[in-house]
Amino acid sequence: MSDHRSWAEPYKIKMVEPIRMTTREHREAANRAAGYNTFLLASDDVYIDLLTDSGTSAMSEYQWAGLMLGDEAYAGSRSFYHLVDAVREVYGYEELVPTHQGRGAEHILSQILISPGDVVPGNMYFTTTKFHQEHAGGTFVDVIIDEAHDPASTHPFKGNVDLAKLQAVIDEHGAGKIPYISVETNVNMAGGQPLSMANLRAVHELCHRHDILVMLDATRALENAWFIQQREEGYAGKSVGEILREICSYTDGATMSSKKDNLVNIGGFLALRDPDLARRARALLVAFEGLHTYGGMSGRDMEALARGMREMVATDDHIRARIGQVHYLGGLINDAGIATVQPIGGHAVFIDAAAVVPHLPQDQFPAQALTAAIYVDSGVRGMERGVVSAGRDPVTGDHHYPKLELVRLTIPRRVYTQAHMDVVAESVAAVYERREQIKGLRFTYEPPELRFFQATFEEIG
Ligand code: PLI
Repeated sequence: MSDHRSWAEPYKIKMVEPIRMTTREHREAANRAAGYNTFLLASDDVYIDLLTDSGTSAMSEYQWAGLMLGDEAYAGSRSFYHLVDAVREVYGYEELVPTHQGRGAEHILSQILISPGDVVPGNMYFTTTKFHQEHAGGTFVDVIIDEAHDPASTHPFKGNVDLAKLQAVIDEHGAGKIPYISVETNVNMAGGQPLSMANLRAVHELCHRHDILVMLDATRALENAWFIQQREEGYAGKSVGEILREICSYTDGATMSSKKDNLVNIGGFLALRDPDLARRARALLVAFEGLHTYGGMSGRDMEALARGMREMVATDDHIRARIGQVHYLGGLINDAGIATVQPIGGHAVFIDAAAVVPHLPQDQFPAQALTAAIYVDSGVRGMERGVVSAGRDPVTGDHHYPKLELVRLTIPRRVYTQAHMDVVAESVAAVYERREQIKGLRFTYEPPELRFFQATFEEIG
């Protein structure tokens, strides 16, 4: 007899939100009206929404109760102080600069630290992070290990920084031109792939020898902590909460989109250790986000956030079930013979569109076309993470051609059941059967910045 035991969700469902299946005809019309861009679909036209895990979590009864207790004082809100305490306890940063969401924190951080001509290394780009670095006059340089660009590589820590690449950036530009390195946990664009504690410790040592700050993108740091516990020697006996605090201990600050790990629908922060840096951040905050004791969030948002943050580390059961569900879906899709980024990551299953629709050249946007085909099949909404997301080189005007051309099926936290995952996997398999019929796309509208959000397309031929 096997001693295998299944994981199960550590909660039961108290309130439900109806969703509705539409007809194929309806979805074909909705897809055309949205210009083959799932960001432009109305959610009423979506059956199972795997666009993003951002702001889509289900809150707990304790968080909902917190909404009623939010202190809406303009200045010095009690809920702000609850949030300060929670960030100190869970992440270990003393200085809290609240923002409306992650990109608000990225904006403030980039403005206070980057001067025109600076270089900002990072372990793969994220769209909004890179935008704010460039907007401040900096240039992003990718220093992630090569394995991260290979969807088939099963390296356990594909989010690791390549120390030789980082050293080469320092040698080429000089430490004086590098205000900080941006280290992302559970690297989103690589497929939700973690970095190891040993790697982060080494990055910290190298950067501090050169007086370069280490700034964490802590958006999915909890998910990263889970992979460290599961895969890195010496961490099996530690809780994810302990591991999370150790991750942060090797950094000088963090930007956070609380819409992911922290289990809320809106919110974020910039956290710092240096009070002088925090003072400069707060000076800008009042112009762009709000007063330094709310920064774009309402009192009730901050209350729910403080509670969500503590809840995510209260036991390891939450993260076990969260990542367990992502891996369940990934397993079903792989079992159907469909290539995905390996190993399955923390927040999403990333289908390798380059492998699924090899008849489409990258400038016909294979992942965009495959995402639209899955939507038309079943009303399952995913997201393109390939050449459209990568945008254009600001100097040459050519597309960036990333090695990863992916469809992301992102799982909201505590929202869907295993039965929903079965339906998604069946739809992906059905589309895979008809993959030769999927046509390439061309732009009918291409926005100049962050084009993937609002671009529209039509089929070629
Ligand atoms: O969406 P924001 O502004 O709260 O956060 C921006 C942001 C920063 N870093 C990382 C790693 C993200 O994943 C991120 C937002 N991600 C979104 C919206 C997503 O769908 O993945």
